[in-house]
Amino acid sequence: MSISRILCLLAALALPLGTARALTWNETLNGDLSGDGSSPTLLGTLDPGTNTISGTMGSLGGTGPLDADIWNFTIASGYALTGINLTAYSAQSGSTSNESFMAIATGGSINTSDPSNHLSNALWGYATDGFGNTYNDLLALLDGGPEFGGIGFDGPLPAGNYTFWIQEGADQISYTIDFVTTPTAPVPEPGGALLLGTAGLWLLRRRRR
Ligand SMILES: [Ca+2]
Ligand SMILES: [Ca+2]
Repeated sequence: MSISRILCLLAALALPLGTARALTWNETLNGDLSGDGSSPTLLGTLDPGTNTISGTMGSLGGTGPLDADIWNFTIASGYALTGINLTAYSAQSGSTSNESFMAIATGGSINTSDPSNHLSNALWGYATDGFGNTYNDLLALLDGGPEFGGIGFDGPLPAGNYTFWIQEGADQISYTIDFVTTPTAPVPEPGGALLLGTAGLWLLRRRRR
């Protein structure tokens, strides 16, 4: 069996067994996220595990046009949103004391002028709850809100459709936020990894003969 045939076979075996694809939106590659609360960027259903959104928002130089970033996502049935983790936050001005705004609402839109239907909202930033070695826990900040009127919730957030809005007024912020989804019931042990390992070993042994 040729090496290319072996690689093809391994790839075929690996495809259905591969680890979960991670959803990402990087504004540098995928474009600016919507600034319209009634027409957010649709990210679709979040993948199991970590889904990463990164970009810039706020006001270039503190005086430029305001860039809001607003996106819509779905938490699949059988999963919950267990983390909104800020893993990077930097201000164009170099300030480490900025506090930006964030809000979350259920459904396909969010009202950017009236917070009463927000599930929650809160201020967040580099120093809001002490930017430690791992991340800044935005879900906990929202769970502790709303700070500016709204409904309130006790996390984690269940399966459903949500719209998330972040905004800064007086600075431009570069951010990376991880949305983490976790199964609400234990997942059966996958037998696939073992199968792939066995098949791979068998092919390797054949190759060495
Ligand atoms: Ca943006
Ligand atoms: Ca935007």
